[in-house]
Amino acid sequence: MKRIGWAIALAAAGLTPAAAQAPQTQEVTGPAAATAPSERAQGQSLDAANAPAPSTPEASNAAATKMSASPVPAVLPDASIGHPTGGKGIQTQVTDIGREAEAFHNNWLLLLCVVISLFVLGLLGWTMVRYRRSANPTPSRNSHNTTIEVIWTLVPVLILVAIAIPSMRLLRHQYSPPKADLTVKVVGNQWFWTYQYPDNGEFEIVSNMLKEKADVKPGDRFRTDADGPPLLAVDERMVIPAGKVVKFLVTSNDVIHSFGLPAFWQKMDANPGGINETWVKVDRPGVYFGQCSELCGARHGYMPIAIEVVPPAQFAAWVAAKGGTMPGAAPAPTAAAVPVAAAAPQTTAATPAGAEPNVANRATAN
Ligand SMILES: [Cu+2]
Repeated sequence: MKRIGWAIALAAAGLTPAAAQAPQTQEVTGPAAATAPSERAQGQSLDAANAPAPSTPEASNAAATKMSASPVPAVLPDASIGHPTGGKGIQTQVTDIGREAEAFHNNWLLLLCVVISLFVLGLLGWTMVRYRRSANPTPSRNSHNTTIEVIWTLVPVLILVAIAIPSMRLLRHQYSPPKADLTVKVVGNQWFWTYQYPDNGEFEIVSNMLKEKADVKPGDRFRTDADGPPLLAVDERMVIPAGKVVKFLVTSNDVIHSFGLPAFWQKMDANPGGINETWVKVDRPGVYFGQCSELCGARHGYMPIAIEVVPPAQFAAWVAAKGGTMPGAAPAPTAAAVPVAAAAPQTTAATPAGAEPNVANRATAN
């Protein structure tokens, strides 16, 4: 009995990682890899934002070249990832943790639920037929059966062990983050998000939901398909580099919000007066949508989250466009900073590059 139990537990332990390691062979093609016209980022033309995505590789390259000069990398959303699908299953997972959790759910928990449900249904059916009054006129008066009692105690214990082992392993992977390449401070507000980049010169972006055309004053910016689906598209997306470990420090300015991104297997409460830490590493560039997942007031349903995952070089260009710097990079000389540096050459020379990454940028940003 015991041996069978341990065999089940070990099988459970072995099943999940194998499934979790199965690579998802989805290529980054189509709109997710394409870029939108840079005019949109400049806010010059709404028609430009409504223009179709470049479909040929040449067009994509041309757009990508334009992109590098654009202050905002505008990746077009791809409805096959990072979006609510309207289906019953879990969104396509794009992080290792997400894939491990998805495999645990689909290949093990669901399987166990089905097996247990069928077993109980069969047992019920068999009992109703076999022990119906006409077939069994004199019921048994037995009240104890040691063997049965040992089985019905031990089997549920073993089932729980078989669930606990992969579950604990998932939690361990989730809560032992690798060293972060980038930190983003996520702040919930009634009812929008702000994202701060403390490693990159402490600039901040404010992310508000985009309204529909009918809901805005003439001339104001409204949502287009290039921004994303209704109720999920935002005016300023958080941008993070692909393939890098990104640490999120999640907090709130007012009430409890929750920073939830289904495609990353990611949800973290944003509590006022406290900081929760979580992390993601996304290898696949694209736009991913989430929502505040804690009832936080009247407009709780209107504070979506949009995260744009871009190649590291494009991320660096975006940071520079926002007035930030990359860690370790010398701050770019600016008109305001040059005279100061010239007046006090000994202090700038004594400061190692990157130690004071953003004095110049802070001065010019303000
Ligand atoms: Cu909220």
